[in-house]
Amino acid sequence: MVTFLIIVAIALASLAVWQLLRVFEGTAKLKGGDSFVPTDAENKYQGRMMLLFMFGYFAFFAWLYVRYAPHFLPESASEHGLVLDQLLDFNFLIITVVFVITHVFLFYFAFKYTYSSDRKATFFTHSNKLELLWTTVPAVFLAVIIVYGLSAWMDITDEAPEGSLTIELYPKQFDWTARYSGSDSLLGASNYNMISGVNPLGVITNGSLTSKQQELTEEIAGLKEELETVPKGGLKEEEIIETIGKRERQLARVSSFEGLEAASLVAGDDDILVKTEFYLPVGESVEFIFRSRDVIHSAYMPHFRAQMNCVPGMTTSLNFISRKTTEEMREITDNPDFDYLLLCNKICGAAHYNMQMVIKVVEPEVYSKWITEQETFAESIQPADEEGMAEATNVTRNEISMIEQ
Ligand SMILES: [Cu+2]
Repeated sequence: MVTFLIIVAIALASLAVWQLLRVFEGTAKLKGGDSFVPTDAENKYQGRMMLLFMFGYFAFFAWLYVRYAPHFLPESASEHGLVLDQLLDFNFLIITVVFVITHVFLFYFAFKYTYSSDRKATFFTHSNKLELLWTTVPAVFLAVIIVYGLSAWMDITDEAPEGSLTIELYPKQFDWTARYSGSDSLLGASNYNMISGVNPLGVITNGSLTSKQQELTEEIAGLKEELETVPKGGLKEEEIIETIGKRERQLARVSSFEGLEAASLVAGDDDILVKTEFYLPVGESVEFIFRSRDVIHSAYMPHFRAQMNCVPGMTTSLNFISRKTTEEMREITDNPDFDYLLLCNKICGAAHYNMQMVIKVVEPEVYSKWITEQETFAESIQPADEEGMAEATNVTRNEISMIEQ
């Protein structure tokens, strides 16, 4: 009903405007003029308005800049970010200069060349000079931007120098885990088949391999036991048989990792997994490796001007050298609560907004102290192993007692 009334109101208003226009037209005709041709005075007025609008327009842009400048990112916290910022500033400079020149001409010409009955426009169909000018000038500027951009790109996508600290950032819906390569500077091998409660990244080591095999074997045994208790030929039986098949195939894939080189099976033992926050030593090169457990995420570290997609089934990487510690940046931003953040910049699901990790950039000594305090992967999976060992011992005891009986 309301919609209907609004439509009626709009229709009536349009009718009123149309009637008004007819009245104006009628009065203009009575005065002996043509209502659709503006008078010289009207043209001059419009021209002056154009000029006035130009000043308002530029004042508005200046205001936007002043109003929103406090929301700009602080100076780059990484070395390559400086190169990127320069490139961006250069592009903005060109855009701003072109914007100002073209808009001054646009409004000034509208003012200067308002219609006047004693002036006639020059008529020409073609000008080679003009064509040449407006083709070559933008082409030269574009070439400069592209060459500059490419060289900056080469600069920042260079391979990480020897001896860089390697950190894997692993996203899943909806959190991040950071993995440090530990004292051997080598990240242990990993595979999604190995993922478990204690091994969220699926790191493959002798320890995690044994416990995963054990976990799967136990699950299969449990399922087989359950199979005996359900009605034959039913849906439930079909479901269990299917699950057993899946687990057996997974066990086969997991067992195939035993064939990996011995060195790569121990590389993961000293890896360090951390959640919620991770540390970086200031001034040192860091190589980030990205994977993803489920969907495409994007690792975004705005203060370092760094972003990389995290794609399931493949590995991506980027590297940078941080140049300001968290403390220094707190002073620069005049914000005692400032923290660098790792965010997800790909809308990946319901809790996407909550996917973040705090990055602490600290002096190398503080970093060394922190990293030695962290639990290694081998230590973190130990409890499960001990339980497993205990269970295994129990099984043997039961078997022995059964034999004895
Ligand atoms: Cu995400």
